[in-house]
Amino acid sequence: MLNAARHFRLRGRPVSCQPYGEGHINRTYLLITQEDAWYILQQINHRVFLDVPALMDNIGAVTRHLAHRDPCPRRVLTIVQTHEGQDFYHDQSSGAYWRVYDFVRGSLCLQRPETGQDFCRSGQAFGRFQRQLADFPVSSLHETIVDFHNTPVRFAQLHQAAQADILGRLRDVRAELAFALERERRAGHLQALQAAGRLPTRVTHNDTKLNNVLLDERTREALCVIDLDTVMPGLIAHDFGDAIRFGASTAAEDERDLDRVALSLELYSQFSRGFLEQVGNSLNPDELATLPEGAWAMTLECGIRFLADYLRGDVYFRTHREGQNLDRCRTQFKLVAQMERHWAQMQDIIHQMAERLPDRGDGSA
Ligand code: ADP
Ligand code: GN1
Ligand code: MG
Repeated sequence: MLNAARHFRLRGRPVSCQPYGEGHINRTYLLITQEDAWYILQQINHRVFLDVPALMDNIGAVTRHLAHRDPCPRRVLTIVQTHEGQDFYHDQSSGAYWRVYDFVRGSLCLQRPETGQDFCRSGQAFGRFQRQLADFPVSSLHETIVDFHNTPVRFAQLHQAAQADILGRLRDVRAELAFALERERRAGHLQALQAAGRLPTRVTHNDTKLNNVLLDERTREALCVIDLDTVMPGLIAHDFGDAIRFGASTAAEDERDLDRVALSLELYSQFSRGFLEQVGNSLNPDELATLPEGAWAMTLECGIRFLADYLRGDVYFRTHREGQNLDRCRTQFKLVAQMERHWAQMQDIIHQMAERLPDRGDGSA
């Protein structure tokens, strides 16, 4: 890593570089220099992101746009360039791609909301992100992972993994597979509405989990949305939904004791409040009405992605123990079942909040 670090314009000589954070995809390090400058050094996963220059092109354009809207350096990711003025360094000998961001000092990155207020603030952060990018030219973005939230395509990938069953794990997951397949037909609902022109394509983040947002350590206010690798054209319901599937659960994503996993309607409301306060006014009635569907679809989709990866031998999501992807799949499916049980309440919450939005009140949700 230190070899990669010396290609970037750092303030001072690196004195420490330690693995950092809990992301499932990239390799992340906290890099500190002798001048006490802190950086995030990342090896970008180029098996997941096949076109890293295109990905960095997106991030450069999006962060410039955001910085223009709000120049406070703690409220937007800042890319540190290489000595050649590039946004990333490609190590030709190993094939690895590296980048550096300024570390946002005095920030918190939570794995679970400690209070409802924390989750409301993460809703504000993602809502504000949406709002600030509303006039960004969506068609100029590269699709960094094709069909990333195309749930029917994710089902097709699950079918392939089950058919191939390369490790003989299928026999352990019959119940999970059946759970998913019972829901396959409904899972394409949002894509159908999009194809019918009822849901606009926006600039979306597509990976809105709580640990992809930083809060101010002291005030706990929303600072900065991070992990911009999947910023792409997408549906707002997916951004809303992915945040709910992760942050409105009462347990960790890989909790083994499913009795501890439930959907917290309180947390669901808190996120909705923060998110809609920032972006609610710009959503059309179909977008507002489909936010709960986004939560259901993203939770199911994430569950089938974990399941397919378990069947393929854990080649996509980083795991730290045997069976972790299957445990992750099970928590997601438990949450899907919970959402089905609390469906009317999930809809009511959005409906009532939408009616209270200034300049709305047309009953459109
Ligand atoms: P991954 O794609 O693997 O999830 P992330 O870009 O989300 O990678 O980074 C992993 C973790 O590193 C984040 O969850 C967060 O804890 C931390 N992190 C990333 N960027 C910053 C930053 N600029 N300042 C502070 N912490 C950061
Ligand atoms: C991955 O990179 P990270 O850990 O923030 C994944 C998301 C999943 C999430 C599940 C590029 O997010 O799509 O929802 O794990 N990112 C990618 O926790 O696949
Ligand atoms: Mg992340």
